[in-house]
Amino acid sequence: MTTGSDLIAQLERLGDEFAAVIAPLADEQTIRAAQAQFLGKKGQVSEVMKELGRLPPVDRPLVGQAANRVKDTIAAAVDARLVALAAARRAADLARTVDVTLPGRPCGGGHLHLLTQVRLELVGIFAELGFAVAEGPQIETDWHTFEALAIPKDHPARDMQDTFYVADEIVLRTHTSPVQIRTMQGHPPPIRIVAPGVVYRRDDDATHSPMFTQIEGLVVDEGVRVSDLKGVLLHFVNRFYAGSGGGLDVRLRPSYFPFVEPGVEIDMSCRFCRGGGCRLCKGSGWIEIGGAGMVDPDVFAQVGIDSERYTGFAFGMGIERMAMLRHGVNDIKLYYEGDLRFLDQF
Ligand code: 2NL
Repeated sequence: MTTGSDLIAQLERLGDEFAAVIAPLADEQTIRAAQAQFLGKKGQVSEVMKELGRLPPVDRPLVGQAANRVKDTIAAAVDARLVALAAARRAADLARTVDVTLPGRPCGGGHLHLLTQVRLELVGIFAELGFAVAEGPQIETDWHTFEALAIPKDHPARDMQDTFYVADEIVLRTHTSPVQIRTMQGHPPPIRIVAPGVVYRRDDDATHSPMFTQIEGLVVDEGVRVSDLKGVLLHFVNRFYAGSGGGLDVRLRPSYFPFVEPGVEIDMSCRFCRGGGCRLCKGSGWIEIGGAGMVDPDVFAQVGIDSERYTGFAFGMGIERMAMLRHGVNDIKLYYEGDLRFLDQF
């Protein structure tokens, strides 16, 4: 017949056995599995305890105490083993030597974004003609953006549909003209500047983005004429599209902008068919690249320039469109998505 001392002896043996079982185990998962084999519901300790019911009641408390001691012993052995393993891992980490003379992992060189490249190139071309670069805030007053440019209160550009309003009289600039307004307020003529930068309009399709980049130019001096404008544009077009071998012509087509009089659309001869007519220029031989005109005397009046003495021209072009024309980019979104498969081509 099984006695209380038999069961106590069995339990104590289990404690010793467990220590031997986990001694060679080197990871937490297998140690936990061994622990379950001994302590789990169907584990060896439970098996021994099944015999408890057969003992006389007076013997049972001592066996129960022995079982608790074995459980504690096993739990302590698990903890000790896990702590020892962690210490060994850390020691191995510290003992590992690092060869600091090994070459670094190669990472490809970065480069300027296509739009930045084009903007810098444009600024460089206009610098050759004596233009300085002017910059200004992207969050602008209604006055600098519209009022000073003789854009009337009922003009569609002022509509919420076309302009992002920050507050009642504060907008995200829809063109860089406010920079030129600020320059004319701060400097007497002669003025010869380009204003490149980000502008915002509520527009969104394959060729329009709510945020895009523009470059505008402004020349104010005595005796400035439309022929000066055309000369500057001819120089620009042949420098920027020089890859096609020069010889590009510029055509000024009458148009309307509130802040110039007369106003024109700027066309250049199609660099692909050289005027013969192709798909890109829709058979016309000309490609539109921007707008321009002679600064309206009303604008000069707003900034305190004497329009009896001074005249000037201004022009504006979209930088995304210029890069599209030069590289055959067909979706404006490609500029902003950050996909290196596109960007790394330039
Ligand atoms: C376009 C047309 C244009 C201007 C911009 C301008 C600025 C001042 C005074 C007068 Cl401060 N004009 N800028 C003039 C005509 C056209 O841009 O199609 N831009 C993408």
